[in-house]
Amino acid sequence: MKKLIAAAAATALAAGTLAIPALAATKTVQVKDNKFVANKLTVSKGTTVKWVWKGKAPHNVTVTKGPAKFKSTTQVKGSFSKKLTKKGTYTILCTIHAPGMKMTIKVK
Ligand SMILES: [Cu+2]
Repeated sequence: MKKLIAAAAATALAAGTLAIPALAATKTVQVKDNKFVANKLTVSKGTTVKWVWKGKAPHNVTVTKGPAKFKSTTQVKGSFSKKLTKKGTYTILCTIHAPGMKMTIKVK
């Protein structure tokens, strides 16, 4: 019986019919002095965006407009991650270097 199930699974895999849950996607954004790289992203709902601090100056990640509001602390290193579960367009600033240090994320 076990063999049969394994064979069926192998066949389904080969045929591409076995539904395998997609691994949760993560997108990384670099927080530099004084810009986000990339500063425009389009991601699927459920994607986790991870901001990684790369510069020398303090920065933060603050949603000023969008379907959900969140904010990181102001920091000089480390990272901040957020899973985006609501569709729409997020406008994100570093409030210290606004309005120049800005990015947008479109969640579809
Ligand atoms: Cu900044």
